[in-house]
This record gives sequence, C-alpha cells and structure tokens, in this order.
Amino acid sequence: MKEKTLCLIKPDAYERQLVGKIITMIEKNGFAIKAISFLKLSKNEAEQFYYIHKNKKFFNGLVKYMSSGYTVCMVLEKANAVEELRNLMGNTTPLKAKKGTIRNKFGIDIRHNSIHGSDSIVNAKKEITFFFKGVI
Ligand code: IDP
Ligand code: MG
Repeated sequence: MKEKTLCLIKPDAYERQLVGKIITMIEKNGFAIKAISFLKLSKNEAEQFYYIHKNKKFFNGLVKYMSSGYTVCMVLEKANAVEELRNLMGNTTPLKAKKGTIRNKFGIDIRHNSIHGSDSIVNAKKEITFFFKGVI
C-alpha cells in the first residue's frame, strides 16, 4: 500500500548545490513527489520540528544549523515510503552509512548529514502536517 513520508533536504546540501542530485536519487528510487516547498526555518520552527530532541546535548547546535540556511521540504509517496526513505538515506553518521546511500554520498558529519526522513508512519503524519496543509 502506498504510504507518505516527509523528507527535508537540509541546509548543508542546499548550500553545496546538491538539491538536484538528491532529488534525482529520490525519484530514481521510485518515490513520487506529492508536495514540495522551499524555505528557511526560523529558530522557533527548527526547535518545534526537533522538539523530541530538546534534552539532547546536540539540540542547540542542531537548531542553529537547521535555521542557518535553506531547506527543501517534500512529501514523498511510495509503497513502504517511511522505511524505504530511511534505507535510501543511510545511517545518521555519514561514515557509517552504507555505500550508495544519500548520507554516504553527500553527508559531511553526524550533524550536517544532508537529509531528513520521518522515522515512523505516526511521525510522518505529524511532520507532513507541520509543513503542508491538506496533503493528508
Ligand atoms: P536521524 O536524522 O537519522 O533520524 P536523529 O537521531 O533523529 O537522526 O537526529 C536528528 C538530527 O540531529 C540528525 O539527523 C543530525 O542532523 C542531528 N544529530 C543527531 N545526533 C547528533 C550528534 O550527536 N551531534 C550533532 N548532531 C546530531
Ligand atoms: Mg530522527
């Protein structure tokens, strides 16, 4: 059954002009782009989006980075989209990510890892609603 997930191309990838290459990989892997937008998150929006990590020691650095530049937000659709996108992204740490994954190819380090994908169907719904109205 088709499923939707939320994907962000993060500021480190935007900055290095990797948006086209990453979207090409996403489309070649069979995801359909159902919605897309381009924005610069405010500090407040980045804090809300990553609220689950508010007690982690990397939280402040993460918020600063995510609000430092442009982000491309997409709703992607495919069978088993949540898990499939996580597989295509690879491990949070680019050096640990499997060869051929987006983070392995383009990620710089554990923070600047180029892409976000929802980690569950429940969170995908919440995250899609955070960025887009009327898509689900
Ligand atoms: P995920 O993006 O693979 O789901 P999470 O653990 O949910 O990873 O962390 C969210 C984001 O926070 C990561 O993608 C990365 O940008 C950043 N992050 C995670 N762990 C660290 C860390 O130890 N240091 C700095 N940034 C981190
Ligand atoms: Mg996560």
